[in-house]
Amino acid sequence: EHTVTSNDEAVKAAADRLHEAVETARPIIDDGTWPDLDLAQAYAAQADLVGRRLARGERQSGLKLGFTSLAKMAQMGVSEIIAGRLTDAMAVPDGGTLDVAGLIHPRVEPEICFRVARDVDLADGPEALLAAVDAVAPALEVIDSRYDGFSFDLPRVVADNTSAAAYAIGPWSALDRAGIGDLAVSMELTDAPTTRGSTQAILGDPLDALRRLAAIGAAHGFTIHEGELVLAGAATAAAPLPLGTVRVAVATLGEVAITVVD
Ligand code: OOG
Repeated sequence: EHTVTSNDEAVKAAADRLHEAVETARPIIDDGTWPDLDLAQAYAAQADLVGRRLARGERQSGLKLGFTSLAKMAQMGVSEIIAGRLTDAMAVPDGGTLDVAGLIHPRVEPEICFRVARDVDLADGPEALLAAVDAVAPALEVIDSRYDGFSFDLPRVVADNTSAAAYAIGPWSALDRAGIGDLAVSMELTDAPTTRGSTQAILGDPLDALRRLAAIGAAHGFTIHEGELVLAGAATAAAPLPLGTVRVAVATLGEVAITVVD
């Protein structure tokens, strides 16, 4: 049973509820009143949701991909690649502190991050984005689904800005396009087992994440500018975010760490 009638109302209703969940750090309970969104509406709701952050002074700092690895697809039961938006307010400096008091049920993922050296029109096709990337860094992403139990389908997770919550970026290296396809990745957590994987898990080649982002971005109205970031998506399944130090190391690129407090 749906209480919402027009498409625009459905998009706005979804963004309203997601915004409220972020602000109150209380998850959306699936009580049957969630508006039924198709994928285009879900991306419109995401744009509305992130637009509220921009309206209060945050700046877009980059874009991110989700479900670029089989491990993530299997963990979450969604098998389509998705894209979301990052803002400067989500950034935690390397070596900095993240306070989880305002989050619902955060998880952390090891990633790599690309840097875009110039403005790119995503409608110019995948190779234009690939050509504009000049640097790569180890990264970690904190995700925090606004849905109870991290339980969602494709439109819901897209509307929720792909669960984006926080991220930290390690040292930059000049991008060696041939040298990033199979780098060992590890994520050390306090009082939890170390997670290990490879950048190979990201679509078989993390450069493909950029190609996929260009296609999704062109279809759904994303923009990307000089100096912005692209998080390529987790190389392993996500882990619950514990208090203490989280350290992600990527072979040859170095490491990034944050301290989690509440
Ligand atoms: C969605 C975000 C997934 C990734 O790297 O695959 C993602 C989620 O799992 O809540 O960021």
